[in-house]
Order: sequence, then C-alpha cells, then structure tokens
Amino acid sequence: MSESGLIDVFVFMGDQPSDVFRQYTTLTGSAPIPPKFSLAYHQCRWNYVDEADVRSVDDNFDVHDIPADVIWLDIEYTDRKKYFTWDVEKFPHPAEMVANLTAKGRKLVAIIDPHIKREAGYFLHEDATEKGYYVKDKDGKDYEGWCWPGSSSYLDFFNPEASKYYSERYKFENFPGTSNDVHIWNDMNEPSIQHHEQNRGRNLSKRHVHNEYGLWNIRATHQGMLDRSDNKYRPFILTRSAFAGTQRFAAVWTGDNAAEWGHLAASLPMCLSLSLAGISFCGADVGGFFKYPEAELMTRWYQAGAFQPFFRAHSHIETKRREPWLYEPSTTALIRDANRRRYALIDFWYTLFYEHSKDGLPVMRPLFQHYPKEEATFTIDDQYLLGDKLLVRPVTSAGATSVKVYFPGTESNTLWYDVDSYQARVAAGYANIDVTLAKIPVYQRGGSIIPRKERVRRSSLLMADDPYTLVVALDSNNTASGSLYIDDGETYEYKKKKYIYAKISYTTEEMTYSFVNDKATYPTQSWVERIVIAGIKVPPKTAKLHQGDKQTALQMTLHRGNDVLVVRKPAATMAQPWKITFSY
Ligand code: NBV
Repeated sequence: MSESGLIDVFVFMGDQPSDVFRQYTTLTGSAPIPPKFSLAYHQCRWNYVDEADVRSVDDNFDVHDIPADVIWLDIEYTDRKKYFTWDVEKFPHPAEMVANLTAKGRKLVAIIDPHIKREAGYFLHEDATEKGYYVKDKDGKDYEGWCWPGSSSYLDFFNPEASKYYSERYKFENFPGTSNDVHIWNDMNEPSIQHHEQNRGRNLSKRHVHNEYGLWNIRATHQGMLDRSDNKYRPFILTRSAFAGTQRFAAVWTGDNAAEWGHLAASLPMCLSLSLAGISFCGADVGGFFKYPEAELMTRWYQAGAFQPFFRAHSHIETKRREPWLYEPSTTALIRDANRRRYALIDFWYTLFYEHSKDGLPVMRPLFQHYPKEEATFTIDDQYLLGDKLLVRPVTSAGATSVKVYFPGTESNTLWYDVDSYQARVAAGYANIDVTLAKIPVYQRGGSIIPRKERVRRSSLLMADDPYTLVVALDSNNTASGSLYIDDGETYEYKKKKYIYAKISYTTEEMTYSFVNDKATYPTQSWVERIVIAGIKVPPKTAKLHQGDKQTALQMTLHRGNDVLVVRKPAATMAQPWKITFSY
C-alpha cells in the first residue's frame, strides 16, 4: 500500500540468488570499504556520563585485556540535547578525551539527531528559523514537534541549502572537540508524523518521502564528514532509518531490542534480510537495549555479535551497567574470548567488505545463496555464511547443550572444519552439534583459506602491521583458495592503487600468494607467521619458500591425528608475492 506517489517496480532476473543480489546493489549501490576500525568492537551505552566515565571504560578494556576500538556517546553529552554542542560540566575537554582514546588506536562516535531544540540563542535553531530550513506544517509554518530536547523542529534535508548548511556543522571549527577520529551516529531519523516539506516550490508531504528523509539526513552527514577532512578520510556513520541506497553512506542497526533470548535469535533473520536488501553493514545491540542480560544471555550475545558485521554493545540509560568486567570473571573471560575471535578475523572481515564493495554481494549470506539446489536451505535463518567461507550457527537459547546445524554442500561432499579443533565433517544436511558455554558452532569450508591475526591487541589499529596466520582448509581434491585485502584502513588512497588484493591458492605442489591487480601495491609490514593446513592426507617432506630471488627451506610439524600440518614461520613479507613449493 502506498499512500501517495508512484511506485517504481524493478524485476531482477537471474539463474542464481547471487545474480539477483548483485543486480539489486548495481541498482541501489553497494557499501564502500568502511574504515577498518568500524569492523572491530564498539562499546556504547546511553550514556557514558562524563569524561571520567569514558576514561574508566576505556581503561577497563585494557585492565581486562579485552580489545575494543570505539567508545560511543549518546545524547547526554550535549548541552541539553542541543546537537553540535557539549555539556560543559560533564565534557569540558572533549579534544583531550578523544586524544586519550586515539593514543590507544581507539575512536569516538558521537550521536547527532535530526530534531533541533527550539531555543532562543541556539545557533542551529536561529539559523534554521531565519533561513527557512525547517520542515513546514500544512499551513506553511515551521513544524513543531516534541522530542528529547522538548519543543523541536526538523531540518528539511530535501532543501539542498539546508543540507549544505547541516553538512557544514560537521566542520571541526563548527563542532569543537571533534577530529577525524570522531565519527557519527544519526538516530531518530525516521519521523513518522505527516508534515509538509517545501522543496523548490514543490509541496512534499511526509507521505511522499517516508524513509527517504533518513537517507537524505545521512547523505548530508556523509558529505559533511568528507568535507571536514578534505575528502581524505572515510566516514563511519550509523543510522537507524534506512532506505534503498542507505548502504552507500552508513551502517544500520536494528534499533531498540531487549535483553531477551527471542531478540537475540531475531537479530539473525533481521540482519540477513538487511543484507539481502543491500545493507551488509548491519548489527543488533549486543546484550539488548532494554532490560538486563544475565550472564548466559550476555555471553551468547557477544558470541553471536562477534560474527555479525556491525558489532556493538549498547544499553538503555535506565538499565544496570553491564560492561564486560561487571560480570563474574568466568563470564568476562568468555566475552574476552568472543572479542578476541573477532579481532583475529579482522582482516577476513575487511577483505569481505572490500569484495562487497566490488561485487555487491552480501557479506552475511543465507545458505541458499550458495546452495540453491538444497531445498532445506530455503528456510534456514538461524545460521548463515560469511562470504562463502565460514558457516556460523549462533546459540540463541538458554541452557543449550547441543544445537541443530545444517551442513550444506551435500552433492559436492563439501567438508566443514570446526574452527577450533580442525575436525572435518562431510556435508550431510542436519546434525546435532554439542556446544558448551565457551563455544558456538563455526566451521570453515573445505577448499577455503582464511587470514587470521593471532596477536590480538588493544585495538585493530595496533594490529595493522602484525603477522598473519593463514588457515588452509582442504577440500576433497586437496586444494583451497582465499583472498586478502590490505590498505591503510582509513583513507581513500586505495583509489590511487595503494592497496593489495591478493589471491592465495593451495595445491599439493605449491601454495601461492599473488596480486590480482599487479599495478596496485601497499607497503605493509605484515608477514606470514604460520600456515595451518587442515585435512592433509599425505604430508610433504619438504617445503621451500620463494620470494624475490630468495629461497628458504621451511620447517613443518604435524598435529592432531597427523592431518593438520603447520608450516612454521615462513616469514614471507605480504608486501610482495610469494610461493611455497612442496616435495613428497
Ligand atoms: O538516544 C537515546 C536512544 C538510543 O540509545 C537508542 O539506541 C535509539 O534507538 N534513542 C533511540 C532514543 C530513545 C529511545 C527510548
């Protein structure tokens, strides 16, 4: 049902689900490569109440050895909900507060809502009133609504001048205390009332625009963040409202959920649906926004969130504090483990998002995308794939000792390796898998190679030059392949070919690391520290690294039931292609 206007209908034809997903993002756009930090862990709460609170939360991550990249500030940081201002009592030194975070490679995200406090003397209200930038009511007067600041009006982002004015508010001089390390959260950007928006002589009613209001809001934020850095740094924006194309500018979260098992379970189909609708960068409030998550729910939520694209804990102002160290040490340890798993895979996530920016395919995928011949996959939405490599089945019920997992690829006898034990299973549809509180089922597809960084540090930035462990999971033909994307993680220099996109291939004779675009390079300091080859049948006798004109004999050890081979310290630099040859 549409209240007004014309409906555009697009029909996408294609043999495979991927053909359809790709066409959808060709039409509406795919997410550009996000700044790398935004794929790491975010700590939010309504609210961290003052600078000392931010400092203590930040420090506690180090005290408890839990990696984190971002601390968030909700609406209470402002001077009585006047956006682009600070509460000078509680946040007298925002620039120093941000500097404390960036010293550890961390960032700040601050909220900016679109409702503007109607208060005399507030520059935004005065400018918007004087220049006619507010949305109008049916009589042509500034629309007045009621929101957190009290009496409020809304900027009309359909007016290009109003949008330009709003974008300019993000300039560092207009939003003191902010810098390139401060990113933005646009909440409440789906006003639902009927009003009129004057747009270049046209009268647009709210019923014409609906969610497009939020899209134009984040477009203006995005433009403002590009302008503030002279187009140097990639902005990170989180939005609550979304429309077709939102993915070009912002990540989306699923809004105000609650600390309930059902809401944890719902985060999977919700994010999968968003992903199919082009919005790959999606997540749900870890722990639940309303109510308080007891230890088991919190643990399961972190374990699930660590394998969803946008990974942020958040909570309502009236709920009990629940930072990871406020639980029993055994729970804190499980949360630490979940976060560390995320960080170990940070370059895998980054590569998935790079590939998404190129091919428009979802990062988080329904099983039927890759296994459309298996009818059982059509209705599965409690497990999913990351790229075409990891199979993830979060535990979303209390007291679980086992869960039902569907192993796809039955026709091709696909192998699935447990990421902890490297134990392989041949795809045979459903199986009951035992779980403990320390584990959710995650499997790596046989035939894939995944890059890991196992020296987890305080933030992803501090891990930028760390060495890689490459995990090779063999298929039944003893082959595997994967990819790796590396760049500076924050600028647009990749557009000038300052990046590495490498293909990694394994056969029984050799393993190669080669650049897909050999004109593109990036001077990474990272090197290969270890190669784990799972599912090996006949171990090689020797392995030799070839890089440039150098050849080096490598040491290997066999593990488990002699089917996991570890190539120790190949020490090949990732800045140049390399090859390892095996002899038997
Ligand atoms: O800004 C306060 C909250 C925010 O924490 C939440 O994430 C948003 O979805 N906001 C909604 C407004 C108040 C909700 C009760």
